[in-house]
Amino acid sequence: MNQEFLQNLKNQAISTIIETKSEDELEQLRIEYLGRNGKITQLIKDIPTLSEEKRKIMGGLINENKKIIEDALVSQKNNLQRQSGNQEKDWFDFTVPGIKPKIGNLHLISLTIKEISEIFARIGFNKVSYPEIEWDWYSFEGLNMPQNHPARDEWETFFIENLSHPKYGNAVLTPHTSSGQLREMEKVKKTLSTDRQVPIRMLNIGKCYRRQIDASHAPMFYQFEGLVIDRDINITHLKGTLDYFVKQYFGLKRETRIRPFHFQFTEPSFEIDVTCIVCGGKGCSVCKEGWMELGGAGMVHPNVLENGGIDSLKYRGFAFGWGVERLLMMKYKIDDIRLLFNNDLRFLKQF
Ligand code: FA5
Repeated sequence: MNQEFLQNLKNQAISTIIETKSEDELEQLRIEYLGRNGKITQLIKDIPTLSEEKRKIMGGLINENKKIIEDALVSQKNNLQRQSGNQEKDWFDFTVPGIKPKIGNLHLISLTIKEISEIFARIGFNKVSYPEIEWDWYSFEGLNMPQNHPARDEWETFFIENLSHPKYGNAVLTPHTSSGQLREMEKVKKTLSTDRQVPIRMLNIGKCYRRQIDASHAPMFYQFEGLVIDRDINITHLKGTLDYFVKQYFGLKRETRIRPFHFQFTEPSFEIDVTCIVCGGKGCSVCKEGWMELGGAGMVHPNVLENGGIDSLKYRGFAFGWGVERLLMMKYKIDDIRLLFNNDLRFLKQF
C-alpha cells in the first residue's frame, strides 16, 4: 500500500461514481469501496500492519480519501434524485430571461505578445519558442559567459538541483530568451546546407525567471528576443528595426533613447529606454529617472556565432531582448508589474 495506489483507487472510485445512471448502480459502488469487505475498508483493516511512521501518514490519507468517496456518493445520489424528479415535475418557462454566461478575454500579456508577434511578422520575423528549462550552455557559457564570470550575477538565476547534462552543464529556469539565439543557430544549421546557413530572422518569445521582485521586476516575466543573421548586417539595421517596432507599438510621438551598455554576448551593446508614461519623464518608483529600460540589444559577438556553428567571418548579426510587461506598462500607464499577476478581475477586465 502506498500513496500512489490510494490516489489511483480514489480516482477510479470517483470516475465510476459520476458515471452511474441509477441509485442501484451507486449502491453497488458503495459496497465495492466502503462495504464490509470493500476496497477502502480493507485498507483501513491493514493499517495496524504498517510501520509506525507509515501508519501515521497512511492512516490520515486513507480517512481523507474515504471521506472524499463518501461525499461523492452523496452528491451523485442527490444528482440522480434531482434528475428523476425533474423529469416528472419540471417544466420550462421560455419567457424567463436567461443567465448570461461570463465571457472571458485574453490576458493583457497574451494580447501584447500577439501584438508584438504581428508587428515583427510584418518585417519577416519568424516566431519560435524554446525551452523554459534550459542548460547552462545555452543560457550562459555559449553566450560568452564562462563559469564563474561575474556578468552572470546580473541574471539572478534559479538553478534546478540534481539535473545536469554532461556536455551542457546545469539546468536552470531560463533567465533570458537569449538562450534561443544558440538554439536557433543550431536548428538552422541542421536544416540547411552549410553554405546556406542563414538568413535568420527569429522572434523568440518566452517566460523567463529571476530572483527579483519590486514594482518593475517579477520573478516570472516574458521577454521577446529578436535575432537577425545575414551577410553585411550592421548597426543601422538594428537601429532601424527597433525604431520601426517602437513607432508601431507606441505611435510616432513617443521618445526612445539608446545607451551604450555591456553584454558579454553582443559587441557593441546597448540598452533601450522609453520615456516613462507613469511620471511623464519626471522620475518615479517605476522608472527611477524618467526613462524606463525596455531591454538590451547589440551586434552578436563573433564567439556566439561560432558557438552556434555560424561562420563569423562570413556572417554578422544583431540581437535584442526586451521585457513584454515593461513594454505594456509603458503603453497603458501601469505603475506596478505585480498588478499583471494578481488576477484581480477589476484590473484585468479593463483591457
Ligand atoms: C537581457 O536579458 C539580455 N538577454 C537582453 C539582450 C538580448 C541584450 C540580446 C543584447 C542582445 P536584461 O537583463 O537587461 O538583458 O533584460 C532585458 C529586459 O528584460 C529588461 O530591460 C526588462 O525589460 C526585462 N526584465 C528583466 N528582468 C525582469 C524582471 N525581473 N521582471 C520584468 N522584466 C524584466
